Amino acid sequence: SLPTLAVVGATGAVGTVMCQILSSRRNVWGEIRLLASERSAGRQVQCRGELLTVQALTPEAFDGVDVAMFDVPDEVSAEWAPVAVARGAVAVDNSGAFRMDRDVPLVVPEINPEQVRNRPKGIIANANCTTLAMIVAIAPLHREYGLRELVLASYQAVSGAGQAGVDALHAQLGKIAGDRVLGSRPGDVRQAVGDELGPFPAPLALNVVPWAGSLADGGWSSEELKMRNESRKILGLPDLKVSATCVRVPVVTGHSVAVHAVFATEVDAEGAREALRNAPGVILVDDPAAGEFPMPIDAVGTDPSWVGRIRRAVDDPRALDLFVTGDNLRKGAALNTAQIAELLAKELTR
Ligand code: 11C
Repeated sequence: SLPTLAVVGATGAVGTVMCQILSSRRNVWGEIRLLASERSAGRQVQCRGELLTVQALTPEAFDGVDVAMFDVPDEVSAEWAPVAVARGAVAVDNSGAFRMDRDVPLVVPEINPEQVRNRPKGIIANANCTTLAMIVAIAPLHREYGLRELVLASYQAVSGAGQAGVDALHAQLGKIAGDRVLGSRPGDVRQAVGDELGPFPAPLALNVVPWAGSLADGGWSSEELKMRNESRKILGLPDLKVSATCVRVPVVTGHSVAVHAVFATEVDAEGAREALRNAPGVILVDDPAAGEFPMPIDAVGTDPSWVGRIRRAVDDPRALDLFVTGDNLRKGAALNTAQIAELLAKELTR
């Protein structure tokens, strides 16, 4: 019989996309059980052509579950993933709670699928959405040239901060629409937007905010350190130098990253394009003369990481500059989790 899947956090921003993804991929699941907080229990959600009733998250809800996906905040995963494991499930966690745990593999199926079997805690972690978009395009270049250093700047969509982020941007855009004056200083939207900031420290409408996550040592944001630590772990390069600046931009969905990558050997742009043309999970869009480059408006709703603007650095023959965009709710979250769960389903039905 086919394995039973539980989706925890089924009604959130990522959980909603997960139900769409489960409806469109090859079906490898028997029962699908949707779980969420008490507040969302009882809601009906379309999944795989069935109308499913969301159940409350309780220990008993994991009885009989083979694979439990978690699309919930860190503290909910930290508490409930071990509960699912104790009830016999393998947990695939999309939060940051377990990613850097030595006994939890951090899996990107295009890069390190073999790590799925290395799970002493019964937990497998899914990477951060910004790391994921970028790393799928970087791994083939690492295999070709040997990666030594990454200098990154992100352009992150508001849905990375969940439905509350999307709601805040739309509310702000509604307030400023048609307003050509925008307060006492032209372009300063603060007065017009008022206190409707949602989960962000400043307005996102007609602005960019160089901040995502929480404050860590040295002035880094947690998101910037995740990009560093997770890239090292996924690529198996514990000494990789990584500097990231994470920036929120007024895009609904689609995280982008400007990458300066330094390698052990000399690179050439056409060789890099060739490596990416044949890479799984990547789509190469690199014809600036024709106005073709990776953008969130193209990547949204699609599976691959879109990569382009590939150039050899003018001042370093071992460095490439490029731009990557990926759907932060799909490959950045739900899709990668679904791909990991499918590897488990294959193992369980053997
Ligand atoms: C953002 N990347 O865009 C974050 C959201 O570690 O899974 C996801 C946080 C995480 O705000």
